[in-house]
Amino acid sequence: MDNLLKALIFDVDGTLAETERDGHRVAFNRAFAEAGLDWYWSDSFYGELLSVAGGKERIRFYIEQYHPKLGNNLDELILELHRAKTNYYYQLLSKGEIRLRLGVKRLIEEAYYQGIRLAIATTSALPNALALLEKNLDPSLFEVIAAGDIVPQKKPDPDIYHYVLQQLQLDPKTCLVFEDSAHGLQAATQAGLTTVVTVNNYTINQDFSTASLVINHLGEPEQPFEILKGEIKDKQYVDLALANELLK
Ligand code: XBP
Ligand code: MG
Repeated sequence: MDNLLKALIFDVDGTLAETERDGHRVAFNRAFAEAGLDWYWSDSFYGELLSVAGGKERIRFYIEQYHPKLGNNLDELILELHRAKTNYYYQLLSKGEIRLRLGVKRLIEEAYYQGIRLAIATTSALPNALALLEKNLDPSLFEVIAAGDIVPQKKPDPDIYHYVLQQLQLDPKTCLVFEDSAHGLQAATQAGLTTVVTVNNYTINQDFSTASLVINHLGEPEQPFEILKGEIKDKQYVDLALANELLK
């Protein structure tokens, strides 16, 4: 078989685990309460706020939209809130309450042991990405962990994917990306990458027209995925054979 596949590149939040609703959102709310602010981001409201990528950027957007009287000098407040939020998020993940999504561990380990290179491309801050990996997977499986402010523009800008490709020194045609959101898909597509989308409740109605496959999760032999977009026959879960097939 002709093997094109050289690397798998994973988004973190929403793709490796459902970190947004039960992790980031909860941590933001704790940071607000600790600062004596009566701001509360509900599950559904947080879904709207996810249109802004990056935690610091999200807080800024929220203040500008909903508390404009706080003025323009927001940098220090935002940094302070985000620092507190990062601590709370770390604590939440350390308890091990947020688990990897179905099929994630299996696929990553299969890739690693077959010599397929692995990378992370996330908008989230590095300590947050590491917190999830340390608890659930060995971070050293990943050759590149590109996170947060490492590039000037966050997703949907393709910067983070250009950075990963540059680090890996690979042609985008030899890499497969896993994302859960339209922002992430847009970033990967603009970098010339083929993408599998595993949707979640926040993203299921988004536009995934440039994805090569859209499924509800990566699946396991006993728990097949559901295909929302894409033509695949006789496959019930994503493995390296399918990953390679998608690059053709
Ligand atoms: C998800 C994000 C992040 C998190 C918050 O990024 O948009 O902003 O919601 O994380 P991805 P930080 O799906 O690319 O991993 O507070 O650390 O920014
Ligand atoms: Mg995501």
